[in-house]
Amino acid sequence: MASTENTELSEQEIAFQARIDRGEKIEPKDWMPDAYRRSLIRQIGQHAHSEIVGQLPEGNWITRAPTLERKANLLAKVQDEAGHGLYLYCAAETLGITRDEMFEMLHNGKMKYSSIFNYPTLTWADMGAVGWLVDGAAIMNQVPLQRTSYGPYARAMVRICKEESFHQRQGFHIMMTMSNGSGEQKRMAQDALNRFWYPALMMFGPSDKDSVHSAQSMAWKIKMNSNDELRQKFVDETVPQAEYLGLTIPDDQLSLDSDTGHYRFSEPDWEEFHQVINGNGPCNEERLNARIKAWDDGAWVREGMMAHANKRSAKKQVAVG
Ligand code: FAQ
Repeated sequence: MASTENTELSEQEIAFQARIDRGEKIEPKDWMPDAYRRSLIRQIGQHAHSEIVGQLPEGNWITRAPTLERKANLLAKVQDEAGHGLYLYCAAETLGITRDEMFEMLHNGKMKYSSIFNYPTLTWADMGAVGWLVDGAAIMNQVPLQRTSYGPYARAMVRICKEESFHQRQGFHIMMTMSNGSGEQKRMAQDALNRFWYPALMMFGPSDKDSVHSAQSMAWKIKMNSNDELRQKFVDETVPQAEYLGLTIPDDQLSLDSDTGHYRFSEPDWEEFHQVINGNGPCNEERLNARIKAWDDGAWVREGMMAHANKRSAKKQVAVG
């Protein structure tokens, strides 16, 4: 990726861009432009919030999983998502923002989380569709982010991607079991695909022509691919998987372009996307209220931990003094 042409860049900024262009990693104590720092905080913070809010639609099904094995798998998946959130909050903290500040910005709507988690999970088949499509879309986006220019983010992504791949497989396995099950089970699997297909396409963000941050983020290697590139890759990989399941992608316009080898597909409803990212999706209020309640209910734990930490550091000071 070539640097963005800008004659206004200072020498320090030119040297910084040259490091990125050479493929060097930027580490927390290195000099970086303020806008690079801010954009990383925005993206990593949004990513962290997505992992944490993303626990809610699946957590909803832990007590209703159909077998003990499915329940154990789902429980482990939801715990993994919490872990991903924690690595990502730690990565963002290296940029000089605190976790409390990030939570405050989530709760007051100044920071976003992925649009996908504002849709409800209505049946057990949705656990299959979320694993297969949502984790599938997440991997498509996150595998390239293992090469992102900011060291702590790139390193966090390595473990996250391994776990997301496992999640995607367990989701696909649920879909396979249901697609090969009774007529009613197959109908549920199809219904879940119908409801999650377009929201999964929206996860990659607006089309390139409307993306605000892509050009600069790609020049800085905060993003490795454009939104449309990744969306196309996701469609190309997922359509044959749906065929294998015997399910139909809910898109009349879907067709393989034999010249390019890529599928042509219908765009999601971008008006719906904007409604959802601006707080007006089917579950935005419910999700945010659940997070705010968890924060408020956890206040006594944070206070207790801080009191303990303060007591320890006071003791240490006395010992040193
Ligand atoms: N949802 O200029 P762009 C997961 C916002 S992890 C909400 O194209 P950018 C794991 C965007 O922030 C899923 N908002 O923005 C899991 C910006 O608004 P702002 C999360 C969206 O940053 C699985 C505005 O629109 N993954 O699912 C969305 O270059 C299962 C303009 O957009 C990541 O966060 C959206 N879908 O590209 C957990 C990956 N799309 O900030 C549990 C890292 C766009 O100016 C269960 N993030 N917006 O107010 C990225 O790669 C990028 O941030 C994009 C957006 C691709 C999401």
